[in-house]
Parts: sequence; structure tokens; C-alpha cells
Amino acid sequence: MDSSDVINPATGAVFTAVPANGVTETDAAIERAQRAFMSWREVAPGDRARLLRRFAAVVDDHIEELAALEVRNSGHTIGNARWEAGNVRDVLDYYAGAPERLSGRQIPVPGGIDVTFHEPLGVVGIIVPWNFPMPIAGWGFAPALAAGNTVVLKPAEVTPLTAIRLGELALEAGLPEGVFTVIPGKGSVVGQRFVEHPAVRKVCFTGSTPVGKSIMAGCADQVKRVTLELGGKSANIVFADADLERAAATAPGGVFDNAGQDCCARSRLLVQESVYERFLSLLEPAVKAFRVQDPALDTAEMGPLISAAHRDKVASYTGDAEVAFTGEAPGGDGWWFPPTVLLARSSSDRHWREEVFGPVLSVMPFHDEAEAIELANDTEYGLSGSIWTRDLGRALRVSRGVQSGNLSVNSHSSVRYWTPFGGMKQSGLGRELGPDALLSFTDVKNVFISTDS
Ligand code: TAP
Repeated sequence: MDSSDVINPATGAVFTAVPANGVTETDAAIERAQRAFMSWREVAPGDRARLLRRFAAVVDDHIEELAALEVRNSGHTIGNARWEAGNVRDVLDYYAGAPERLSGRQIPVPGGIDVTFHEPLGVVGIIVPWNFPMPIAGWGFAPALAAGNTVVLKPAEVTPLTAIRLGELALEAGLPEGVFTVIPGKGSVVGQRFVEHPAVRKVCFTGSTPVGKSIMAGCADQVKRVTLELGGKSANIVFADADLERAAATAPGGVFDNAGQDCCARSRLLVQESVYERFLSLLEPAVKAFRVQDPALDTAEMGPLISAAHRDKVASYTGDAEVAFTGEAPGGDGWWFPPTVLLARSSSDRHWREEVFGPVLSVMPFHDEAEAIELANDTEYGLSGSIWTRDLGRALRVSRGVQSGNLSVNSHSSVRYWTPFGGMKQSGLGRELGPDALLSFTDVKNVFISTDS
């Protein structure tokens, strides 16, 4: 079997290799998952819940190991990586509450009794990107397993290690063989088989918008369910009446966290023109103080980019743009890039329109509330965003006006596992997390029982 090198992005050094599975191995894994489904769906709800809680506990026992693996494989800061492993545990615990509460309805009808069941779909294929290997995997597999499905999961080729380890931990926790299988390999091979193989009844995809569109088109052929979490170009809107010091102090974290490789990155900063100059003067020291360091250090706020090719892509946005100021980044080996703030000359600037997926913030002034909403919505994306104001009415008006799936007022929070997460427009289809995600891994079955004698 072919293999694929795994590189530490902080040094550029290859440190291991993993198998690159082909079509034969993928089909075998899908067919094992299909067989495992027949018994997994029959596991009593309380027992399925117990197994998921045990899986959460085993993940909890391995937080440090998983975090260290992510620092090395993905260049995530150790603080973030610990949160990410903890998020897998929390999402498993949250959905462990679901099997025993997955109730249908009893609907009043004449002549009998009508009941609905939330039936599992079968095998669910999860395709994970490289930017958040652990959480995005968990947002798919935890509710899918809780609802009684079995899962095949393909990590991104460059960041497979934590997913492979989670697959091992699932077995250690007592999940039966074939219930949760991790299959590393190329998207065009393993991921494509998830789309094509008839036993896979749903594909959860997170990644780029073009690949998401091709997956949706491929799934149409078998009317396969699909959840898509795609790109973003989210706005951080700062009104003149906001707590400007706090808005400026937190803006770098809102875009440079995970080196900007975050679909929710607030990569467009809109500042009301009456406070524009003052805000930039507050922002500059915050950007310069953002600590870009060896991600294994507890003090690191940002690590390297994922690959040399990705660094080249990010750099292509800054070449001819007007740079307001930059932060610092280590030199030498590894795929480092400094936090960079660009001034947008117009809304047609490439760095203002396209998802850079790096530590690049584009800034533009706006006149009033109406223009802020218009500029925020002038994008094909609609994933996230922030609104800074002390005016509650304005906060609500702008929240309703911005076409985006996840907004936060006076903070940069996007992902909370208790609440729905997903995009409007070309940022995606469907919602993950929260109380309703579970149902997207089920089909409703209606049964009528005649009471006529
Ligand atoms: P994608 O190519 O979309 O990769 C995401 C996942 O899909 C990976 O596991 C990938 O496998 C797989 N994949 C690729 N082609 C596929 C196919 N034809 N069928 C099935 N699966 C397939 O993203 P990328 O190249 O890693 O990143 C490119 C850009 O996408 C980034 O610069 C960023 O703008 C955006 N992006 C967005 C997100 C989020 S969270 N929305 C995440 C990552 C990237 P391989 O690993 O083998 O390629």
C-alpha cells in the first residue's frame, strides 16, 4: 500500500508516514461498517449511551497525548490543542445523552394509533479538513453514532494522526469493531468512495467550497444526504459606541487564532468611520503583541501555517496590497507567516473578497448601520461574524440583518457544542452541534396501527 508522509509544520521535517488507503481498502471498511450497523442499531439505547460515555472518558484520559500529537502534526498551539481534544470529549458526553431521549411522536389520527420513529441512516461517511482535525471529526461521529449509525471517517491527508488515535481509543472504550473506522488516504480516492459507494447513506463534508459543491453533486446521484461546512469571509463590525479598547484587544484573536486557518475567522474588519483612525491606533499594538511562537510553548498564541504550498497561497494576497502593519513571526524552518493587517481600497480587492485562510485581516471603514450590513453581506459566504456595540437594539437589528449562521455580540464566539453551527449561502448546508444535529443523522419513519377489530 502507498503511504503518505506526515510533516511537522513548525519545522518542515517529516516525522512519520501513514498508509494511503486505496479503493479496495475503503470499500472493505465501508462494508465492515455496513455489517456492524446491523448490530449497532440494535444495541439498547442505555447501552449505546454508556459506550459513548466510556469513549468520552477514554478521550479524557488521553487529552495530553492527543494535544501533543496535534501540536506536532498541525502546528496548533498547545492551549488550543488541549481545548480541541477536550471538545471531542465534551461532544461525546453531550450526545451520549441522546440515545435515551431520541423520541418520536404519537400523532392523533382516526381509526388507530400513529407513531413516528427516528431511524438511523446506516453508514455515515465523514470527510475532515486539516484545520481542526479533532473537533470537526467529533462533531460528525458523536451524533452519528448516538443516533445508531456506523461511521467511516477520512482525515485530511496532511493531518491524520489524531483521528487515527481516536479510532484506536474508540476500540479501547469498547465500541465494537466496524462501528467507527478511520481510513486515511486521498480525498479523491477515499473521500470519493464515500460519495460513490451505495452503502454510505450520508456524507458530512467540511472543507473548501469547490470540493463541497462536487460532493453535493456526486451525492445527488443516489439521493444521499449531505451536510456541508464550507468557507467563510466573516465580518467583525465595530460601531463607534462600542467598548473600543476591548474590541481592539480581541480583534487579533478573532482572526489570527489557529493562524487564521479557521472558516469562522473574522477576516474582514469593518470600523465606523468616526472612530476608524483611533481604532487602528488601538489595534496596532494588539497585533504586534500577538505571540507567534513554537506552538508547543504554553505562551504561544499562534503557530505556523499548515504547509509550504498554503503559505505561498496566503502570501499571494499580501504582495500588492496596502499593508497597515504586521506582527512578528519566527524565521527559519517551518511555514511561518506574521499576522498582517491590510487596508482594503475597495470591496473588489482580492484580499477583501476571497477566503485567505491565513493570518491576514482586511480593514475598511463604513458610514452607518445600513452600510455596515450591506458590506458584511456583500460576499458569497455567510458563516460567522461579530458585532461590537453597546446599543442593544442595534445589536439585534444588525444580527438579524447580517446573513450569517453564527453571530456573536461583543465577543468572537462561534462554536459552542450546545448550540447549532453552520453556514448560510455558500458557507454550507445543514447544521452541526446543538440539540437538533442528531436528527440530521436519522430518517423519520411513520407507522399507523389500526385499532379496528
Ligand atoms: P479541501 O480540498 O476541500 O479538503 C478538505 C477535505 O476533503 C480533505 O479531507 C480532502 O482530502 C477531502 N477531499 C479533497 N478532494 C476531495 C474529493 N474530490 N472527494 C472527496 N473528498 C475530497 O480543502 P484543502 O485543499 O485542504 O484547503 C483548500 C482551501 O479550502 C483552504 O485554503 C481554505 O480556504 C478552504 N478550507 C476550508 C475549511 C473549512 S473549515 N471550511 C477547511 C479546510 C480548508 P485530502 O486531504 O486528500 O486533500
